Amino acid sequence: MARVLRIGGAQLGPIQKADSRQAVVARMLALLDQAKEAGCDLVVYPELALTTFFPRWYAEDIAEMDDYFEREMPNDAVKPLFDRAKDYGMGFCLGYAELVEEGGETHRFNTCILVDRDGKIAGKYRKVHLPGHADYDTSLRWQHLEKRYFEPGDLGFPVWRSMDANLGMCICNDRRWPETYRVMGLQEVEVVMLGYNTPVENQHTPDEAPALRMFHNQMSMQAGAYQNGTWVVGVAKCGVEDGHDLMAGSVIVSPDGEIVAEAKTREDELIVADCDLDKCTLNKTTIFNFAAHRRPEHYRMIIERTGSEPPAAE
Ligand code: CDV
Repeated sequence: MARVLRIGGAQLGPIQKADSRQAVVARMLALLDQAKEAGCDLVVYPELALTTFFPRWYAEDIAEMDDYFEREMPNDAVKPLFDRAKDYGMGFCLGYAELVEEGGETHRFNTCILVDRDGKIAGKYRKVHLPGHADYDTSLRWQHLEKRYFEPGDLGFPVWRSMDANLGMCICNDRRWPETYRVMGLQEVEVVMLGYNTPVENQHTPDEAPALRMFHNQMSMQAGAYQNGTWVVGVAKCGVEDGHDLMAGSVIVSPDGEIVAEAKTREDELIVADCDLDKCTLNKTTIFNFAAHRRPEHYRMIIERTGSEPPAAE
């Protein structure tokens, strides 16, 4: 019998600084209702879905940003989403800023969770590839301070068996790194879920065309899908947020690397696809049969070296 998960990508339009969590969750619930109408099993929301993309703002004392973080999950603001998804028997993936106190220390992560059909948190992922910079940089067109407000994720790239599927997560900039998908591919991932907040323009230069940036966005996810024989669901928070334009272009990509559903707007919008998990099998057992074809003895540099180095001079 075919194993098909009907997945909804719940793209969110902009969230302004002044918008409350309750207002955002109301929009997320409206998308959840649409997903229920569409018969979805699982819904994917964007990165940092509950607030504006606050790492664009500088604070001397990072604790000034703590209002943007969630200290427990679900909390009162988010519980209605957990409750309604459970009523509907739907799972979901949600990105948020996480603050944890451990051993008397405060840790902050850019996090997403997988909530199963029973409303239980089945998996947690913390963003590994944090883009941007830690200090205010006057040479940039605007700030992107993820390295200031978050620690790199400490949970790796796990894959969970949930909803009769092998499900993995990553967040935004992670989607551009082949290592992200390959580590999950080695755990036979069948669906990679991710959200993103990506500026339409490059903070380093006005010369990179928005169309080229969209190409990079989609190419990264299509390559990850194809090279690992997995579905990829990439969901944007988009539109003009506190004066900053974020790209849309949410997609669902098949294990062949083809886009099978794509957002048409730059607002709240649900995209839907039937993701036949058995479609992962062909790639995983032929061209990307890892057991048959990988040669890890030649890949050592990938884990031993972080930055690139030129070959030795003759
Ligand atoms: N939120 C992100 O991780 N954004 C990055 C931008 C800064 C390039 C991205 O890779 O889309």
